[in-house]
Amino acid sequence: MSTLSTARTTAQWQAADAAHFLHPFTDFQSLARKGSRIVTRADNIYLWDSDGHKILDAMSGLWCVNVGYGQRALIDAATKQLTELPFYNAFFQTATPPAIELAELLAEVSPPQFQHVFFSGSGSEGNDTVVRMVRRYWDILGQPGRQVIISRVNAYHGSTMAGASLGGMSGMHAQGGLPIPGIVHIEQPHWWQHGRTQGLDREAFGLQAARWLEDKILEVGPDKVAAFIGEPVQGAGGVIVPPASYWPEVQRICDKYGILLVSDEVICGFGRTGRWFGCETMGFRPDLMTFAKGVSSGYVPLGGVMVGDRVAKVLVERGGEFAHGYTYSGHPVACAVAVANIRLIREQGLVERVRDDVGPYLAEQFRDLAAHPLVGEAQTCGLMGALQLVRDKATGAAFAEAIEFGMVCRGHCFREGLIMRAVGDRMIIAPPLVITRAQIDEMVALIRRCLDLALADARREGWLG
Ligand code: PXG
Repeated sequence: MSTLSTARTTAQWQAADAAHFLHPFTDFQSLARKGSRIVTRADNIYLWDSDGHKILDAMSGLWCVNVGYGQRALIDAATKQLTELPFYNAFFQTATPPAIELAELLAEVSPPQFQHVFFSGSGSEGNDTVVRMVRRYWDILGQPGRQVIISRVNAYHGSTMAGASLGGMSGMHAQGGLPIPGIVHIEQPHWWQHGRTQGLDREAFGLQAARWLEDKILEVGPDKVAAFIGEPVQGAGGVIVPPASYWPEVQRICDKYGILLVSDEVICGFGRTGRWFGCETMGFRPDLMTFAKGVSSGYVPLGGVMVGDRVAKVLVERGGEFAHGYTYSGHPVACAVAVANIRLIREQGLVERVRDDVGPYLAEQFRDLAAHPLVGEAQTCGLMGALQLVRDKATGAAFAEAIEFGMVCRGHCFREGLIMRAVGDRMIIAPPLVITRAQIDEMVALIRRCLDLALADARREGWLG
């Protein structure tokens, strides 16, 4: 039976799911044994599953539902556009009003060097566009030898061949012969992992981590390096907030060697860090910015690349045809929803709210959580947060890897009605930007409860010893 209905029982949904649906990043057999959680509806910051359980979504779907669920303005924009013109392409010298309007609006909310945009359907496709665009840029300038793009270990830049290659996830590289040629990686600016253990303070470590970039440029050869790409704050890698000294030093090094600087804003963009874009919070001036997720609050798929004047000037004025594009580049429905989304973020002052109100409030709550016996380090940036779980608070010693303690904690979150992610033993959140102070209290109380339950497990099982 393939009729679309919500009338099935959870077990029926799970059986059909296991029989036909290959989920992303999933061990298929293990999921089939357990059965998926079937999410059926959502409102504001809450989800409901097919058994009627209410869940606080502290991950904004997948870092994307910035304006929260159920926003009428986005729903109406989609309905209107679906009715008027559900699709037309932007190839062959045509355009649609929503794509033009969105391009204009993006130029308004982006830092001043960005006046142009190239649309894609996702963040991965946006980063594929980045790879092709930076190589094209250097080609046009008569420096085709500049091919190498430097990225970082534990970065996440997507799941396509280029996206996964730019990313620094060893598990992904191990499948499918990645990275593709011309992409190299340096270590991440992860103070807890690399700086603390050397006894460096955060800012001294930030400078050291940035200089790994210079070392790599010199190793590859400055005339072979095309670009450096990074997330202002690593998201999927575990909400790793770099020291304040890091990005300005990266900027200085890129300028010194004339290398393009690319900010992957797929998670940090559209208010997540308390400014429109993460590069503004971190104090650097990129040449290109990848975006997706929050641009449409995830209501429909959309991504792209903001193209700064330095690149646009060459591409537009000297480039001829750029042989690149997707069927859904500038999809009218996606663009109409994104226009409504950005207007809503503006009207409700959500970016300022994150910067001045709920962001600082979350930071305060996380400072309190830092006192918990399991928490070695608590970090926030705007409305992203991370708790590094440790076996021994005094020394910062980690749990044995085999225990998968983060997953133990995440299991409690699931049962208690909280969606919080575990990246190794780092517990992370990124709630919708519409979250209120009272809802932050509710979320933090749930987090504390789950930490307490995980601590009780650790004591009972003797994992602390
Ligand atoms: N760049 C960044 C910084 C991302 O976080 C992408 C690019 C790729 O976007 P698309 O739209 O192609 O998925 C992402 C995506 C996780 C998780 O586990 C994170 C992402 C995707 C899936 C899972 O945190 N980020």
